[in-house]
Amino acid sequence: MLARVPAANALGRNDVKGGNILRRLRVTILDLVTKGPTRKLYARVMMPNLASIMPQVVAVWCEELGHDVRFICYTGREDLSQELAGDTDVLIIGAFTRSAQTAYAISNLFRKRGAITVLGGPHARCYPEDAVNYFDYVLGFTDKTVIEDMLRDCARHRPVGLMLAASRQPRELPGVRERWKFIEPTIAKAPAFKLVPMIGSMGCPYTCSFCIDSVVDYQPLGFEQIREDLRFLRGKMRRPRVAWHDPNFGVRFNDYMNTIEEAVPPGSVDFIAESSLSLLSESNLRRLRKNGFKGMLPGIESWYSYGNKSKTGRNTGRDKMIQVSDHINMILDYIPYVQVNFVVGLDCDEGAEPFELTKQFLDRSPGAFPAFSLFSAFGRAAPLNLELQRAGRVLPFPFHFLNNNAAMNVRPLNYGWPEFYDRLVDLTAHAFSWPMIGRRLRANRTLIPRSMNVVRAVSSEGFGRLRHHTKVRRRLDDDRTVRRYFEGEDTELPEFYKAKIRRSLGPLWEMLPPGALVHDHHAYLKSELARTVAVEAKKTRTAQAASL
Ligand code: B12
Ligand code: SF4
Repeated sequence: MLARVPAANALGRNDVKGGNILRRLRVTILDLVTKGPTRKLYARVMMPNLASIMPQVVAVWCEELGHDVRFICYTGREDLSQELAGDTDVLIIGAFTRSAQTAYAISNLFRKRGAITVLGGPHARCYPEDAVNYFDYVLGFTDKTVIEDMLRDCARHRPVGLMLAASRQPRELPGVRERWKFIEPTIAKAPAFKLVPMIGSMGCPYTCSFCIDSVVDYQPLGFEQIREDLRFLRGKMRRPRVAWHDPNFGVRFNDYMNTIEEAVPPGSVDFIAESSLSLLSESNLRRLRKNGFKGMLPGIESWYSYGNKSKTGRNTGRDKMIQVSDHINMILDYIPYVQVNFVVGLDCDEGAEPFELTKQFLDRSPGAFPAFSLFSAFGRAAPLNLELQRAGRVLPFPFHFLNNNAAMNVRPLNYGWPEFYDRLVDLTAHAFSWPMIGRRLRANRTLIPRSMNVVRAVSSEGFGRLRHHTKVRRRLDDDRTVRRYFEGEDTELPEFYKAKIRRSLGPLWEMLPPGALVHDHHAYLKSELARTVAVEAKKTRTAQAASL
């Protein structure tokens, strides 16, 4: 676990006298929702709705601490050179791993201009060993004290930045009222429908081995704040739409429903949430419908594992598929928009069956929109990644491609690459074929789900991914550099991928600091080994001292 900066070295340029901060800092906060310029239709409709909560939270904290804040949510349509112009003392970026290279380039630019740079978010949590090479501070779990310590210290930490983190997830976060001045301009960018991000809990009681929250205890946030936020929103928007960012919404189901029912009249706010199937019983669905839940995103993951969260117990394979399909169809009777999440290429999958079952599932439950994630090991996200690194199965694909789709950085246990991609292409083609799009359209009854599903299928998500997977499959045969990279025989990044990053970063490519294209894909394993050696050495020293 990363450590918080000890109070003793937390005083830097900003000496504190009598509790007052001497210098008011100009803080720029950048939420990198995406990694580069885009004009795609889906991006235009959806990117502002995928903004994160934490950059808004950090913006509130910085203002509370007496600093001037400029907040930018980058959705791929803004001119970053314009948005980022002006003086900044501290730049704080929130980034997923797919935006890491973008973040590194922007950090480099700001460091050249004399700013202190800070990284937080999923990339900082998953790859801190790499990020410290490009930022002065890399933040893990973040609470207000971590931000305060960092801003007090506010010093250059180069060539290796400082890792800071709270020992656990924060117990409370500023609510919608406090975040509104940052939420409002963000959702104003969404042309059609606008989602307000809220969160009611962190962590998860389940332990899916690939997930970052498999080792983070479930913790509800304050119910009073949820009540207050929902009432506030009703005063701001005619019909608010809320996206819950809880990793697993509704674990304390009755408490959440009671809170919503006390706060707002039934159905006056629309909600979208990610919940496990185990929580979506018919009686719960009835209550969810009554309370305005319009979209649910349950994770099925695989037909051969994770049965506990699907409530399918020991049923696997076809039996699980049929049970889950019936369950999803029942959910669709209550909730108009359902996205089902699958992880493709897990170790429990073998042969044609997993893919064929998913196709059969789509035929039996055409109303659900499928989201396929390629099995990925995001640095130190999950303990499973340690095993994968130890087994030499993690590939060094640049961060830019680590979005669960552009590349799979784990060599599958039970498939050769050509076979895997053949099956992936076939499944994707089935899911986003015109007949399937038509069936989905007919199975959905209301306007937004119908249009969303068509847009998602024909845009970069459906057709775009099919094109990409097909290209990769061809290269596995035709381009030796690509095949050798996939097989782990060569770590030199093939030109095919390099060119993609160059195109996507545009002018930021020139700002990439040296070395930023590659990372040590075994950093987690190495740091754990170093930690074990240090612990053993300490034990030996203690034993020797005791025997003297
Ligand atoms: C909710 C969620 C979403 C939502 C909201 C995303 C968002 N913008 O926040 C939606 C559905 C839109 C989404 C989309 C995606 N997601 Co998502 N998502 C999650 C989920 C389930 C919960 C994350 C969360 O909000 N937790 C609550 C917050 C408060 O806690 P936290 O994330 O742990 O953050 C703490 C610290 O990291 C820090 N922090 C976080 N952000 C910031 C920012 C700053 C500036 C600072 C200083 C600190 C800081 O403070 C927090 C408190 O300690 C996680 C899985 C999980 N179980 O955690 C995946 C997860 C974060 N998603 C993931 C991925 C890959 C994606 C997508 C790329 C999927 C895709 N192919 O489209 C997109 C990318 C979206 C984007 N903006 O770039 C990965 C990220 C891995 C990585 N290293 O990049 C995760 C970890 C899932 C996984 N595969 O394991 N996601
Ligand atoms: S149920 Fe979802 S959030 Fe919970 S551990 Fe599994 S994948 Fe992660």
